[in-house]
Amino acid sequence: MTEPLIYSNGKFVPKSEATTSIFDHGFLYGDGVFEGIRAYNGRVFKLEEHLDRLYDSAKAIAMDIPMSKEEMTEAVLETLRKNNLKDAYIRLIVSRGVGDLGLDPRKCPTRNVFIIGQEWGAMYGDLYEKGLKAVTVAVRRNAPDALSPNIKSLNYLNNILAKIEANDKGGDEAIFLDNSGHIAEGSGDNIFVIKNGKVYTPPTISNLKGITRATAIELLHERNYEVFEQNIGMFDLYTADEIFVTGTAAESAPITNVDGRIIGDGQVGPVTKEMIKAFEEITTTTGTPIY
Ligand code: PXG
Repeated sequence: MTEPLIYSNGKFVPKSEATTSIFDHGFLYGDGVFEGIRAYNGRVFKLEEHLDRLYDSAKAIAMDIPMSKEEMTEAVLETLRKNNLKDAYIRLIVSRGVGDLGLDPRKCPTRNVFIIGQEWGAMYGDLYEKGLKAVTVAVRRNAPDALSPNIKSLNYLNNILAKIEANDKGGDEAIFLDNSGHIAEGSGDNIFVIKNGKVYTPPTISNLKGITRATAIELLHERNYEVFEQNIGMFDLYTADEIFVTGTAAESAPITNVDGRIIGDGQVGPVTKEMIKAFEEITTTTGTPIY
């Protein structure tokens, strides 16, 4: 087996040579941003939206990206072509770059840009039919006035702490609250609640502006569902008819148990099923062609 090729600052190098220094501030401080994108059936899903978010994340941390969005688009597509990929997970990483010890980003003259493309299957296996067991976690989502959850930064410790807590409690996914006790999101996905045929999702002050979330809202509107972006509490979760989470990795995944409460009748509900199907359709028929 030949090694996969990784985009590394304008060059393609074998995986084992795609490295950076331990003095990279991405490693020392989590100073940098990333994106996770999927390609389905030879097309990259929502590439423009993911690149817009990458550049917005970079702007929010006052970091330039030394490439235009057009150049980045081409680099992503070329990474997939070099590795003969049609269905793939794409990870873009832009770090502040190599500096010295000390927080000051002025120590880092040049960014490091890496793009990984690799095969990737369904994240939750048979749980798309069975439903996931979710647990609310004690650790709160980063407060927007401390580190905005809108920034997809290389510092994912908040999310990792949530995942550790979920693992410990036997949950398939964690559900974060914010500091006011409102439901924020999952560790790596946004959350939707269905009650009496209406759909609710938290406003994005407390969570990542998910691209799958935006797609789900569009798909729900097209199917004449009312969608409300409003605060949701733990009571609303426990008493929901259906819950599903959305994300590039998770796609649309049903949650049928929260903190031991059975959601609805414990089966994957009709709206969630409709969304899983709609999402499969849109991912396999739209997107930027690779070849
Ligand atoms: N919230 C958080 C905290 C995320 O990290 C989402 C919501 C969903 O956003 P999108 O735009 O993907 O619908 C995410 C995305 C991984 C991985 O490797 C994580 C994400 C996406 C892709 C891969 O764990 N999280």
